[in-house]
Formats: sequence, structure tokens, C-alpha cells
Amino acid sequence: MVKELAGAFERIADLLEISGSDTFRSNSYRRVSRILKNLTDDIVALREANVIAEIPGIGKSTAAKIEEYLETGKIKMLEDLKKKLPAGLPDLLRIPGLGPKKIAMFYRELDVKNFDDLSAAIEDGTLAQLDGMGAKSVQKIADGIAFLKTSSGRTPFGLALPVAEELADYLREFGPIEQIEIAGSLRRGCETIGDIDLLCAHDEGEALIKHFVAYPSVTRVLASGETKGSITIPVRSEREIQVDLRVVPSESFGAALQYFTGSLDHNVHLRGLAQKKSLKLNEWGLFSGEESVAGAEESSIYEKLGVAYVPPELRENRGEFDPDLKVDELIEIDHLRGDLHMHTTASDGKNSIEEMAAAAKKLGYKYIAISDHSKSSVIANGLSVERMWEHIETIHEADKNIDGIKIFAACECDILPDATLDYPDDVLAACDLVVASVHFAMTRKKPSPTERTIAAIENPYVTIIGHPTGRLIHKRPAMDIDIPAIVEAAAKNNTALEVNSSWQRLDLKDTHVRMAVDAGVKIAIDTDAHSTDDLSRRHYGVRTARRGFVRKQDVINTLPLAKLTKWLTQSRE
Ligand code: DGT
Ligand code: CA
Ligand code: CA
Ligand code: ZN
Repeated sequence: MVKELAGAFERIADLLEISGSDTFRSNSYRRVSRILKNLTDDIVALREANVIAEIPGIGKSTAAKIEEYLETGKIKMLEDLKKKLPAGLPDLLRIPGLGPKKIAMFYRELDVKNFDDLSAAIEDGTLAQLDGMGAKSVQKIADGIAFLKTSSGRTPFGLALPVAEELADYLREFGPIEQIEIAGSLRRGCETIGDIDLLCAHDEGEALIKHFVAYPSVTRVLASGETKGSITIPVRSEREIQVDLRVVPSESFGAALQYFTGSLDHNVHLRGLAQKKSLKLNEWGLFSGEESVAGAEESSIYEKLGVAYVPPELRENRGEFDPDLKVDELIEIDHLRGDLHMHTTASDGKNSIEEMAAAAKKLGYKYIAISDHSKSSVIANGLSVERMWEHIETIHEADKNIDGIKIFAACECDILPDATLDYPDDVLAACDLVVASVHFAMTRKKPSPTERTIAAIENPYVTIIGHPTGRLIHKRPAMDIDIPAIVEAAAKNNTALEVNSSWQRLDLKDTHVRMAVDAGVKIAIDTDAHSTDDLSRRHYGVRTARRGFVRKQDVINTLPLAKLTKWLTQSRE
């Protein structure tokens, strides 16, 4: 809720700037957005206590807008701003690297109102003739548009999952439903989702589908029949997603679940196996002539086809039918014994070391590493060398005082534009482990991101490379980085690569993790938590790792404490 609210104020600031309003005014709304993002109290509780206007930095009129949003889901000022501008203009904000000021200039000078206008102005060279626009900045915008074209239309997994789960809960209000499952790419754990596929076993399909299409937030009903319904619903008020619901009898539920989980390529292979056995496989079951051989249970489809059960995350026809594959070795959430990348109030986190440790203990963890930002990450309140020395002491102190969990002293050390690290070696050596990450100058050519990352890998004190490609799904493309070269260097230097569990990152992604583990590189599945809540997003990372065929033994934070401690020492030798 508060995230959406912060987003709405950010949007107001953007639209004000696009409308040509002064920076002072728009910045005041950006400030509100930041305050809301950093709020540790529950906004709904604050409202009930009638103290929203008392939040530091929030004035009366802003408080009124917050109240308005909490009550109606809208802010009139934002709606008015949207109405005032050409409909396609705010969409240009989605182009990575293009901000409101430039959009305002394009609108003012060239009457650019939408994507088509902008593309035309790039094509005919008029954009490059504007003041302050050179060939380079035009190319950057053209690249941004190209990036957007390949990523738009799909919803990030982390946004689609809660929407699907909420809808499934709503379906259960209909009355007892024998079985209900999320299918499709969402069940496979894909990083982005085209549409949500839901599956129910029920005898009264038509009535259940009527209930489905009456979902309160529906924006469009695309189909409403006896076995299938299709709607669109909003995701975070910024995009829409389609949801398909199929209702089948229970004797077909397993076959339908298998069929609608996909992927298409996986299903094609399975159907081929069926044909070889003179069987027929479809969404109703596995048949020998007219007779059903399997259908109620998904696992029995695989069994009857003579192959091992394939977990949904692996169903991409990328080798999941290999008879040597040991599915029960795949990484699972319960294998994780700790988390090696998280931030505290010392840099840009919301919680203290003690709070992070307590939350980690609740998850059953035996160890955590506190890895705050280093000095060059100024926006993230990175620690100076001096503060870092003190912080290491503070972490050791906390470790002594807190029972039941080991707290490692660590840092997330920036890999600087010149390929050196942000802290001298003696600081790094004093840390139990070091996560090294690139956070800026990502498009610099010399030294290249690959050279910078390999230099970090070769530093003996670096334990893990954090979010190795730097991508943010739909927001920022991956750095132009040579993954095989990095994998090779990591293998040679015994440096782990991270699967970052933030759903915006999921970096390394599935295919890259697989290259890493195939080369014998160790993986760290971290949450990069900036609050205690973030620790639970580990499931996103685990899903991605499973999609990369990662086994328990590939992941360093599955090791028992003593073994991990030993590994940390060895990896520095
Ligand atoms: P998405 O929605 O683009 O993220 O990807 P999926 O995999 O969820 O694809 P979707 O929603 O079009 O269909 C869900 C699953 O249903 C798909 O993975 C496989 C199955 N499916 C859909 N159409 C066909 C088809 O024509 N033949 C077969 N064998 N399976 C299909
Ligand atoms: Ca789908
Ligand atoms: Ca679908
Ligand atoms: Zn980072």
C-alpha cells in the first residue's frame, strides 16, 4: 500500500515536470515519496490514529492527499495532471534513461506526444538538433526504446504472484473448491509473466466462472463460459494483466495442471513420448484408445510415460528429461541456513543488526552476514573507512551479545569505475566475508564491466560478486558483460556468484546460474534485504536457482556454520 502511495507521489512529481512546472515544486513531491518509502510505521495504522500530518516532512495538504488515496485509491491532483497532458506522453517515462525534463522539452519544442512521435523525431534527425541533444544522447534514447519493446507487455514475477494469490483467495470465497492451483509461467517461476493461468477442479464451472468475472477490480471481461473465463485486472495501478481461469472435473485436474503449466516446448516433448507408447496426451488425461490411463494426478502422467517427475521450474525443455538428473538434489528453501547479503541502518537499511538477526532466527537461520554499502555509494549512505572499522566492531559486539545465530561482519564493497575496490585490503581482510558489486558507471567501456568484475574476483578477500549483471527487470538492461569469462574467473579463484532474490534483480538469472554451476562455481542465494521483511523474499531467488538446475551442494549458504566458516577461510587462500 505505502509503496503504491509513494509511487503516486513520484508520478505527480514527474507529471508536474513534464507540464513545465518548476523543479522546486516537483522536488517537494519527490521528497514526500521518499519519506513514504522510508516509513517504518504502517500507514493505515497512522491514519487510524489520525497522525498522518505529524509524520516529519508531511504537511497538511499532503496529508489530505494521502488520506484521499487511502480512501479512494486515487489522488485528484494526479488524475487532473494526467488529463491535462496528452495521453501517450507520460508513457515515455518508461524509457530507461529518459527523464521528465527531456520529455517536457521534446513536447515543447517538437510537439512529441507519444512513442511514435518520438521515434519519428529520432529517425528524421530533428531530435539530435535540439539544444543539449547530441548523437550520443539520441542513441541512448533509441536503445531505451528498443529495450522497452522487448520487455513490455510482460509483468515481473514478483508483481504477478501476489495478484494471483489474492485472486485465488477470492475464488475460494465461492465455496469449497476441490483443488485450485496457479499454472502457466507463474508456476514455472519465470522472471516475467505474460498472463496468469488459474486452474480449478469443480463441478459447477459456469457459476464459479461467473464469480470469477465479478472480481471487484476487473477492468475487462474477455470471456465467460462453462469451462473458461478470462479477465484483465490492474497490477499496482500502472499496468494490466490478463487472467485465464479454467475449470475442469477432478478426474482431469492433474492432466490439466500439467498441460496448462507448460511450457509449450516441454509439453511437445511429453506428447512425443506418449505417441511412442501409442498413448494420447491432452488436457483431459493420458489415454490408451478411449481408456484413461492417468489424469487426476499430475505425477502419474510422468510416471505412466516412464520419466521422472519434473518440477515446474525445470519444464522448459532444456534438459529436464536427462535420466542422470537428480531432481531431489535441487535447491529448496528449507536448505538455506543463512543469508550473506543484507543492509542495516548503518547504510540504507531500515532495521538494526539486532532486528535483522532476530528476523533471521525466526526463519531458522544459523548465520547472517551484515553487508552495508561502502563509501562511494553515497546515495545509499555508504560507510567511510573510519565508520566501517567501527561498524566491524559493532557487528562483532552484536554477535557476542546475541545467542543462537552467528553474525558475520561483511560489507558490500563497490567495484569502482577504475576496477579497484572501494576499501583498502586491510579493511576487507578484517571482514569475515566481502560482497563486491558494481553500482555505477555501468556503461563505461574502459575498463569494461567484465574487466572490473574479474579484477574484483581476483582479489583474495572478495567472497561473492553481488548482482553480477546489474540488471533491473524492465528498468535497466544488464551490463554488457561477458558471463562465460566471469564464470571462468570465479571458478579459478573460488569466488561465489550471487543469485539476488530481489524480484527486480533475479541476477544472476536462470540461464546464467546454470552456466556457473556447470563450471563448478559456487552460488550464494542472498536477499540483499534492506528490511526484516525483505529476508522472506528468498523464495524468488530459490526459484530462479532451481530454474538454473542449482543443487543444494552448489549453494554456500546451505552449509552448516562450521563448514561455511572453513569454506570462507579456504576461499581466501
Ligand atoms: P506466458 O503467459 O506468456 O508467461 O507463458 P505461459 O507458459 O503461461 O503460456 P500461456 O499462458 O500462453 O499458456 C499456458 C500453458 O498452456 C502453456 O505453457 C502451455 C499450455 N498451452 C497453451 N497453448 C497450448 C497449445 O496450443 N498446445 C499445448 N500443448 N499447450 C498449450
Ligand atoms: Ca500464462
Ligand atoms: Ca494464458
Ligand atoms: Zn548492491
